[in-house]
Amino acid sequence: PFGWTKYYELSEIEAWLDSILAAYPAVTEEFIVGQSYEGRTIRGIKISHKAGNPGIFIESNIHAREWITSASATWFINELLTSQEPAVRNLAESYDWHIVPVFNVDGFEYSHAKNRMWRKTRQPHATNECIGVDANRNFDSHWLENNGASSNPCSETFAGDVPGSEPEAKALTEYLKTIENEFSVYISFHSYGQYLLSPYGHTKEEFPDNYDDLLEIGEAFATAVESLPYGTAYRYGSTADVLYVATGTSVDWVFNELNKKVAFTIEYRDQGRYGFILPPVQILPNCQELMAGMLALIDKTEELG
Ligand code: 0X9
Ligand code: ZN
Repeated sequence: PFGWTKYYELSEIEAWLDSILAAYPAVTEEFIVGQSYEGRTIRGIKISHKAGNPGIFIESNIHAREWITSASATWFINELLTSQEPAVRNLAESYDWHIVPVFNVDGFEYSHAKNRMWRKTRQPHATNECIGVDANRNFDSHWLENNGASSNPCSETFAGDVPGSEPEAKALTEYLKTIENEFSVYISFHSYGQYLLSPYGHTKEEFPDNYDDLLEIGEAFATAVESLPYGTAYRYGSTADVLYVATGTSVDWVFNELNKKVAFTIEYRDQGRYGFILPPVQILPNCQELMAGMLALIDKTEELG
């Protein structure tokens, strides 16, 4: 049986997704983002209780080794469908959820089969023996500017030879354009470090027009997470300001090119003790923090209009 006390392989996550789609046919439907380099299908689930709801898009596991992200995404899907808590029911029924639990399917599979620390995609380079691109540097927004990515194919932050060189990134941008009017909030799940990061990633010299609002949302998220018994502290602010300059990220592309006003990266537990290899006993606590944070994030976003 599927649960949240261990990590699962792609095939197990997909089988679970199939079972969820079969169990909740009235409120769920599958969507397909596209095909990966190795030909896998990048799948998502839409959860909708009524037409006309505002939409929230969640992209998870764009970095292969960040297993806590897909574990948290599947848990979140399950909560939206099964929780009886009023606040969660409200979240489930008042928004349309578009959730991709494993975006970098090839990399994720490789991180299970061959190299637990794999981060990038799996497309070989035309002339270099190093494999893969950092999918979260491959989007067409300030691509490769300001040293926010690398032009070296062997780097962990290789941006690709051109924006959208990776079929996964290209497929996501094409898909998001087709549902542009169906979502207003975009969240990208990552680990680790315990941050809620807003745009911009590409510069710390400038901040978005609504940065005050984004900071308020960040504060609400962090306060809610820290108020749980675990006391886990999250920092918040713009990616470039509180973490580092990162260009060509999915979140910045959505914010800058699709003009979405609310787009965040969540960097989950922990702060480095276990890093990407977060012990399975921490999956559920991390998930509870996600729900507390997400409820606060959405509340504050609504309040600020
Ligand atoms: O470097 C990254 O891509 C992310 N950190 S990670 O350790 N998970 O690799 C941070 C990306 C956040 N950037 C933006 N959303 N702009
Ligand atoms: Zn990441």
